Amino acid sequence: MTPATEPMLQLLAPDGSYGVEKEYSRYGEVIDSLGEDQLKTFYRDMARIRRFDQEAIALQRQGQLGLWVPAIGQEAAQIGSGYAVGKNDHIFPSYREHGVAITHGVELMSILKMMRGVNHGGWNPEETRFHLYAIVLGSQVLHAVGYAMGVKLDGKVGTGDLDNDLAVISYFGDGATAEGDVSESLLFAAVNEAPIVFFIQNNQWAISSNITSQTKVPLYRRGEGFGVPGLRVDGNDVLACYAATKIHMDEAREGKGPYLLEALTYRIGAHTTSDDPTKYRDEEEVEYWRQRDPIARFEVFLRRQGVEEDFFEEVAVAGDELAKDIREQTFALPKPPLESIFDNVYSDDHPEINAQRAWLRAYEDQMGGHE
Ligand SMILES: Cc1ncc(C[n+]2csc(CCOP(=O)(O)OP(=O)(O)O)c2C)c(N)n1
Repeated sequence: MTPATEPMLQLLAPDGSYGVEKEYSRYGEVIDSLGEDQLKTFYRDMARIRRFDQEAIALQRQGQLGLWVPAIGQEAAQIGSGYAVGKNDHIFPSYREHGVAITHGVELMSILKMMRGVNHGGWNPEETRFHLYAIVLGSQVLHAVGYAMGVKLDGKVGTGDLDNDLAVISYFGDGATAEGDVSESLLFAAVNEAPIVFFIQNNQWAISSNITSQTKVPLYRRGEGFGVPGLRVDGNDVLACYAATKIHMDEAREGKGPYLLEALTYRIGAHTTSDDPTKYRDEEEVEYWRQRDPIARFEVFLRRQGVEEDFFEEVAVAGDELAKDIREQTFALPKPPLESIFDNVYSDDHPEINAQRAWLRAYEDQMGGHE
């Protein structure tokens, strides 16, 4: 299931107890500097994004969305790392980073609109510094490294001026590490000393391909041969994910070059709503990881810190309100014109596309037309 023998940064054990091993003391110091409000924000947003995710799955099942990509189980990796990204830094996600998106002000409805096909990713990447979702695995990692190289050439690294300097973070999955694009990205980042953190969410499955078919060595060591050091982090521990991302983004911004973080987590749900994971993995394995749920773990920690019941009730009520709100907003959205699926495939007229469009039109007419 998981090579438990590898060293891993973990601050919050699965039973919710907090402790810092000596070799990781600098990560613990980052957490010491956080106040209760920040800790509550981590919890609130993890719970919020899970509720959003559950509602989005239901909306897809009701025919309101074309597809949904759940991130259930990965909330700590996303919220923890997302909040550690600095005020000028840029984020290049893949397609599952809804949690990171909310840490940077992306409106949740804009993600749903994209999954319904009424926009092409309707947030402003300049304003949010959260770039558009990338479906072509690994492509965003090349874009991120290119951006980071540009940042360096522009003299925005290591000047010591926090209003000037910035770094880049790119998110990708364990499956994407098998893409040549990711290896090329590691090489270019290393030789150019680009200010970037490669953030792998190792959720252990790439659709139906297990992690064991993607790598022979643990992924946190994938960068070594290219000259990119790495660290494995417990991806279900929001504090470890925050601390590691904070330290390594700060160092990238200061000019210390690229770094790779492997957040070891688990995809509790399906790959997408088009997938049935019961066909390729055992319930036993899923249950093992459910017991390591990132939100439940953090709740135990917060309660031990003295956070009271009112707070958890308030978060639950806010979740229900959010779900109701996005449900109403989604039902009110227009339906995308069916033929828009052919738009933007080629810039010019294309005979193949024309033939497919004509076929679809004839089919729809035969079925009584598209609503
Ligand atoms: C270049 C490329 N090849 C194949 C696919 C089809 N595909 C979509 S998601 C996926 C699995 C990706 O797994 P992983 O990188 O682990 O990320 P996860 O979906 O688990 O978050 C594949 C093979 C694709 N989108 N792009």
